[in-house]
Amino acid sequence: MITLYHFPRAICAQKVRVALAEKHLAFESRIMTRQDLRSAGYLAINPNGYVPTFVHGDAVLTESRIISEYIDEAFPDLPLMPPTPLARARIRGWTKQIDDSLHLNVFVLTFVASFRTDFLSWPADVRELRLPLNFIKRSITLDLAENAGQSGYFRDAVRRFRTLLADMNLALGDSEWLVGGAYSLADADLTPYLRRLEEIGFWDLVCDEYPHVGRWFTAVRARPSYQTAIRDWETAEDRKREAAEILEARPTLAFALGI
Ligand SMILES: N[C@@H](CCC(=O)N[C@@H](CS)C(=O)NCC(=O)O)C(=O)O
Repeated sequence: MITLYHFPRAICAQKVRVALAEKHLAFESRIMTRQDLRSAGYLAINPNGYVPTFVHGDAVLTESRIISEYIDEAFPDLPLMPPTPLARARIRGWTKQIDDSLHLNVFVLTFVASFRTDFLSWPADVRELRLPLNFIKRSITLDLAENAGQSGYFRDAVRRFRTLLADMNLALGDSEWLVGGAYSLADADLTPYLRRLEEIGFWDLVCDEYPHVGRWFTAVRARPSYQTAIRDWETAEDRKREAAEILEARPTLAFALGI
């Protein structure tokens, strides 16, 4: 029995749901609220106070990358990691980037393009609850709230994603999937980041520059796991909001992208 504590649209939860869907594994869903994340009971199983948390029997795991590798090893059918050590190392070269910088940078882009307007409209006590527990992320959020597209963090995040897209484009120039000839955890883990770039309108502004990534993203979207793990968790309200936010964020993103 698998239980997943998650948010429907959290990227790191999407990563784990993609891995589960690729392996055709069912799970019990526990949708969390921000208040739940701060409760003593939840902090006891995930001391960082974020999602996802994955429970499989007696095993309680946090950190999406570790969870996805665990899923792949604990349920060996339909493998998401190749047999050779070198190919596995190459996959970890992609997924490590997520933990090192992409995850924080996607938060920066999303906050400016989407969350910031709501954040500024809330009273101080609600803002306090929504600020990340992590002090560095908290300071960055306050800077983004004040400076939006003028923040150095925002400029850096735009550059970081351009570098990712260029690297992916290069890797996909002579390969259908990111590592070797087969779909792997590298593709699964990066899928929610591309979806987020699409949601905030970033991908649409730059897609012509990265044709191989475009072809890859079309293939990823055609996989049943994309529907099950990502689209099925979005509501009609989410999509309406996404369309409005894209329009609103477009000038800020286009300026930062130099378009
Ligand atoms: N490195 C962690 C990152 C977890 C994380 O940042 N979770 C976000 C959603 S993607 C979250 O729960 N944010 C709520 C908060 O920080 O209050 C992982 O990959 O699992």
